[in-house]
Amino acid sequence: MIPGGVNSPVRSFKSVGGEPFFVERGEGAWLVDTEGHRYVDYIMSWGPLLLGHAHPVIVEALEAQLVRGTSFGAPTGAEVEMAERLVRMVPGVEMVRLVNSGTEATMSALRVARGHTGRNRFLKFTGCYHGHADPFLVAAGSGVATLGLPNSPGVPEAAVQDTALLPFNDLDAVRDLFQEDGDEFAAVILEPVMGNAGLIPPAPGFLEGLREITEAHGALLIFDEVMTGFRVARGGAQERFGVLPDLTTLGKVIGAGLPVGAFGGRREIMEEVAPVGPVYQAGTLSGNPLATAAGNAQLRWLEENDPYPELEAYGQRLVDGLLEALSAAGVPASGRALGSMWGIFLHPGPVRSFEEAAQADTERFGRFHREMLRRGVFLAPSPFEAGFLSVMHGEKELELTLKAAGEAAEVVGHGGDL
Ligand code: KE4
Repeated sequence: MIPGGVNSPVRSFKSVGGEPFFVERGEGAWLVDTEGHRYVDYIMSWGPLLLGHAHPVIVEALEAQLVRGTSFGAPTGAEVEMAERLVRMVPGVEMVRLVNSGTEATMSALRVARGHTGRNRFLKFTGCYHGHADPFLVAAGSGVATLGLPNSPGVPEAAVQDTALLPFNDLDAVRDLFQEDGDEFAAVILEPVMGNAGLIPPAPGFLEGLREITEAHGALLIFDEVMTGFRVARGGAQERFGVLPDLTTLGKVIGAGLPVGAFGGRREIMEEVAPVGPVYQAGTLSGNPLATAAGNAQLRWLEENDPYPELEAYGQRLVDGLLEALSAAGVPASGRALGSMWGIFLHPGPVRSFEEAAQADTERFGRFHREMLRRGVFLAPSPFEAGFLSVMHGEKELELTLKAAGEAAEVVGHGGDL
């Protein structure tokens, strides 16, 4: 009935092997499948669930809204409350538009940047994922021009002819490209911390350099914080690294598991968005009452509490334990925690770009994933994803995970060589 039995490809376990389980319910840091197996969940719906599954503040907010209606197609106070919160919490956001997914957010932010500058070309980085809108579906093109080639059938060459592609963290390459063609570029868009190639932080000076280069050439800097927003710090990577983009895209955490995305930034740029300005963008369910009820509840909790230091310390203990288990079994590995995200590579490190991440031992990762799953630990079913924590992950979950890791590493390590 459904391609691959899933509504998003990564859920199919295609890159790690084995058959995906089907979920019956989520409870805090745990998932329970339809056969009653329980798993410590490090995916947290790919980021949204900072409070874990079915947290009471989220459930109560949704229950209260449900009986008042699920969608009106007319403005509500909750959307203004959400906008005020995002403006307060995200340093670079002065005005914001709510949409229904991260894809819509980045697609719209790119259109605004092109409308604002009157230019068409933009730069993205290999391994950064910005959703599945045509202009972003490019593979590294041939030749110096770094022109994008479609990386999916159905994406016309015309849709990606203005997409330039460079390796993440290679500031010299960006400087050279902009020396040549800087005045043709509408924007540079990036995940300020890569989370779709495993976890890859920006090299010191990389974000600052991009800010300087884009400023010098009249291009906009777009931070795609759909994943890093409210995850690497309360104010996202732009707060943590102190670099202000012109536009920011958000998603995941701001919906607490309900479909929400957002794009926002400097007022004079956002005022070009319809109906105030000429740049068109719209959405039947944008800012809908259930999504804003859940999102406001989670963001309110994050404004009243500061879970970040504890989450990062927990994440580092988790990564240190995983790396210890893997090295004890003779498996080269590297990784780290960053805010409430973490990642490991079966690669000795350092991993500073997708090109380096791609040298990791993906086959052995697939076996490690299966061995962990058998022991009740659900890691992201791909070597090129990040891990996510929630405030519900505690000592019990950490202990179970590291015990499983010791056993799984042994299986895939010395004894497990093919
Ligand atoms: P969505 O359209 O999936 O809501 O968001 C797209 C998107 C945009 N930008 C960044 C930085 C993202 O990480 C994402 C989506 N992330 C993936 C996780 N690798 C979603 C998981 C999936 O595709 O099922």
